[in-house]
Amino acid sequence: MPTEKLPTENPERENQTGEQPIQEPNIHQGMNEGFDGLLVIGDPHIEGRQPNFRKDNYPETILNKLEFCLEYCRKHNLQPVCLGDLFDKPRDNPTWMVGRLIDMLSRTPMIGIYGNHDCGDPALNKHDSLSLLIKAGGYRLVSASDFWTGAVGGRRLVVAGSSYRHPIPTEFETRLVPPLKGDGSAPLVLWLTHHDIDFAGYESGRFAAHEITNVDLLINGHIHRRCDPIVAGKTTWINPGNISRRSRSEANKIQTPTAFSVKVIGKKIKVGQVEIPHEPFEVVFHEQAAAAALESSASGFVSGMKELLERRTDSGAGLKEFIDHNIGQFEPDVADQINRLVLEVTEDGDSSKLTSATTTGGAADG
Ligand SMILES: [Mn+2]
Repeated sequence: MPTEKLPTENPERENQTGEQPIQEPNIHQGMNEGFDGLLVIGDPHIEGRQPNFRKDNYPETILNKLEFCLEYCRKHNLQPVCLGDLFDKPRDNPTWMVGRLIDMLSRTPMIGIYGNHDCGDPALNKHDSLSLLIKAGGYRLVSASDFWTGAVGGRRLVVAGSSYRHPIPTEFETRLVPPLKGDGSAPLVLWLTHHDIDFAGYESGRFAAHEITNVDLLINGHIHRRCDPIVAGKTTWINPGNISRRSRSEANKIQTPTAFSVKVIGKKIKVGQVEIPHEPFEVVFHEQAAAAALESSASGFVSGMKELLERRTDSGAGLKEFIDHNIGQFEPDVADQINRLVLEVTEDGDSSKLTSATTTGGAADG
């Protein structure tokens, strides 16, 4: 796999649709002719800490889920594709974890886009952990001008995409795609996105689905729950959700961690579901007891805090929830002091993460 260069485009300038210069495509097709399909993996959010109220060893669990996907790809001859947010924290990830990923991906390299959690600045750069995987040849970014293509099911298949903050186009120019020997028909085109798309039931939707000329299927990451597909002209928009449950939410009680397979059958794209091995919800998450109990006295507050200490989470999730529920009983200046202390102990020094978590909302990052 060739060494990947990091994107240098200014996403703001790219937003001016129609004004971007036509770039010569950078196509990698060397070893792509033998795949039977793709396996599309949503938002792994690999990290070295426990998210929210999870009580398992999350770093190991999520690496095992990714390894399951890669193993599945080897067994079924599929190319793994990531929808962005491979990492939860863009930077300062544990070295052992990045090393393990380099090992895993050297055996089975992935292609994909980057999400809001992969980059500390608006665009991915050399400070972000994902850039190491790219340099190591384990992860190849696809974009509008640098797409992946291979022969799948006797058809030319293209995977291109729009990383976080990159515009979703209205057209893909298929004349840039080399034809397949013995098949004169137009290529099948898959577009990856990591955007707040206006799927039914997703309250933070900002981008309406639309037909993209020459694109058959758009697959979106970022929104962690599965959404009903939208058919927009000849382009179908789908949202598989992510492969792990990161928060103790009602939505996650019914969500089954799933990756989506993409195959070509009878000259058409066929999407299937691959369930990721997972434990029951109750086994994965701490029960709600401590945070839900509304304590009315200061001593109750203290004993509640004690219980929280015993089941502490890395992210301070339980603490924040507990304080929110109980802060009302204190005088404003005391409440203010408590809030300030909470912020101090839960602050992970990564303000970009705080911003992205706020702007994308709990729905996307659930
Ligand atoms: Mn995400």
